Amino acid sequence: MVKTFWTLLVGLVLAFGAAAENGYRLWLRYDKIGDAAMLVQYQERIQGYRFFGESPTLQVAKKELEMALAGLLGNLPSGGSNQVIIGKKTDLPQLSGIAISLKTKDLDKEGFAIFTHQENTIITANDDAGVLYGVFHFLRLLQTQQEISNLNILEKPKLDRRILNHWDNLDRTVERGYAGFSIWNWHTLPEYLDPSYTDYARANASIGINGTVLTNVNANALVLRPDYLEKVKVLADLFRPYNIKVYLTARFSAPIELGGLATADPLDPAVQQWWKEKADEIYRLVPDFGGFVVKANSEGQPGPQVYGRSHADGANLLADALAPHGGIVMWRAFVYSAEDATDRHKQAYNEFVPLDGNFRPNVMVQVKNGPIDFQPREPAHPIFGAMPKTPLMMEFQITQEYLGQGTHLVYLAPMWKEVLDFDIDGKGSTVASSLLPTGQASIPQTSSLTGIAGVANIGNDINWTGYHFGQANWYAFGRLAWNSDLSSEKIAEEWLRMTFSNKKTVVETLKTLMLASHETCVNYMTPLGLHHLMATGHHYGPGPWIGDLSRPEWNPTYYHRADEKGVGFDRTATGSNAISQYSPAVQAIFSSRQHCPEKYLLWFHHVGWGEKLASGKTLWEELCRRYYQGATDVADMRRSWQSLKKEVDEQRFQEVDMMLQIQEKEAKWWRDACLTYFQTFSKMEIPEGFEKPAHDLDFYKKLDYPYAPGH
Ligand code: GCV
Repeated sequence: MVKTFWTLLVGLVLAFGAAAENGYRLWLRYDKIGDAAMLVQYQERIQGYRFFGESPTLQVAKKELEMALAGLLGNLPSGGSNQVIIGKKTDLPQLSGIAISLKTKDLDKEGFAIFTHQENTIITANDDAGVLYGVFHFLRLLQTQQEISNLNILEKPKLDRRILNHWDNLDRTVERGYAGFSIWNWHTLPEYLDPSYTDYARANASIGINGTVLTNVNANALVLRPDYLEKVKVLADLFRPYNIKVYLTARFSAPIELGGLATADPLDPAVQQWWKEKADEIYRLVPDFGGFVVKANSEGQPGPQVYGRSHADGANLLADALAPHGGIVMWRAFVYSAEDATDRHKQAYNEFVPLDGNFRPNVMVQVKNGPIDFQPREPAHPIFGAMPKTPLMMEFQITQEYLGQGTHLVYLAPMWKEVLDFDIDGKGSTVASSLLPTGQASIPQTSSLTGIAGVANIGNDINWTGYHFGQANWYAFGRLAWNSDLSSEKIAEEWLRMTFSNKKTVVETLKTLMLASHETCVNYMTPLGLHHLMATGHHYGPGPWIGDLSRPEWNPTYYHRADEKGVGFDRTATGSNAISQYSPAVQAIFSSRQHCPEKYLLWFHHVGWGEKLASGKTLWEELCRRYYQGATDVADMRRSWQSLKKEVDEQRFQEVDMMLQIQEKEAKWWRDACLTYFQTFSKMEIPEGFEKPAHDLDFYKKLDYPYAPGH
């Protein structure tokens, strides 16, 4: 409802000519191009447009193109000789023939070609979805003011399933959500279709996201009840033209909770029948339903192990129910057990790698980027590359649970790229390549599934993500899901040009700021490989001193292991030996105190306070330097932002500036709280030249945030 009101307001304001810059339009802003020469050039190239084909997908593509051209060019072109010609290859008979066939040959179902043909611009594809993506790509060229007079573009996504995971509950709270409540208003569905649902679909289609899991992995079986499935159906109907499939989370105990059965044992015939009938029921309503995501036997969620069965037994139960309809199961590898004293880093690998080859062909194992839990920086998860017979799906977290939540500007593409580009065998096989069919050496190419999931940062706040710069992470996730070879810099530049301005000063200043922001956050939160120092429950601020929680691995002290000698988790052979889960080449690097990259140092090694690092400084000095650098860099970020006051609209300028003020304050809080705590072990002074922490350790320990959002 919040957005309904705002959508109307935006519409009204636009009608009267002055834009309300509240961020609702995301990167799909189609204001008239300000650069006069560019505008003339585009008006010359785009004198008209013709659509061939009538499908619902082509209709939404047409609507988008018309809205965009009318805005960008000042009015909708018609009638001139230089046309934009749009349609599926088979619907462009008068132009077909060798040129188009050649261009579209390898594009599969979602790829597209955009090329210049005798003064016309052709946007074509094998399928409707490709045409839609081609239109959005063409619009991006205009929005970012690229040359369009001689185009020859062929694009297709590297991964087939590019999915947002909403951790949204049916009561509209959002687990780790920092942008208000869920955008799904289950209470008013199925009758009331909030306009934001359509804008959500447009935004996702514009970056190639083709699936959405509507509900939290900490699942509620109710969503599988007939009345909720009716609500799911209308969302699926609405998203279908945008090439977006709907998926749901399946609570493993649903046969008991909804079906009244005495068990959810995956080998029980009545349970199998229940899931089969449930799948049939879903597909009657949603014929292209994507499938289920499951979190099982993890953090209190029910699962097959309750019945002495394996994760493969559980996944296969659901896979068999979905298979006749073409659905898939995304079974999460995020498991760790309270009873298991093994280093948490090792537990998912230990449970899943022995199951390689035991999953049905329509099961993907969904693996978080790192082995612990979406920390500001983690080494790549050792499962990547270790299950060659199982399609693995990457899970990133777009919502910033451990990275300052909704108030810190942290551009996540560099962090994701670091993992995707990680060399898993020392021979150049990257994590990204392990997600591709060619990386799944033992799976027949025809049956292989590929995919990537991102935990959404979207809520019902007017600007969707709570913070304008949170939109950049949604955007970056989609772009990397489409093509993980894109650089963080290119993605940032696209987003900035579409969202803020094409002016060089704005683009360059903010690109620099965004690209450095992840390292900055790591520096003021968890430098040198430290991890999980966050306070309990909400994970908002620092709490490195916490060590009294019932499960050992819930405590920050479990992860940093600070003592009088030093700090860091020894995961080498002398410690937990988690390093043994990596390939020999990676082991050789990580296990060597000398060769281990400093960014992972304390992740894998317990290092003495007085030991010298590469800089020649002692560990303590370097730790202090990084914490201070992080806080200083945030102050610089704010100064950079303020230098653009005249270039950015008043509303967004003020809103971002206020957020940066929060981040500046909190970076110091992180720095001072962590250093005053670690100082109790190192017994060393903060080096000369650094301002002293504002308070003593007790002060930081007493800070309390009972209502931090996103619990
Ligand atoms: C959905 C972390 C988060 C939980 C989340 C879990 C998961 O532990 O703190 O909120 O639960 O990851 O990914 O399942």
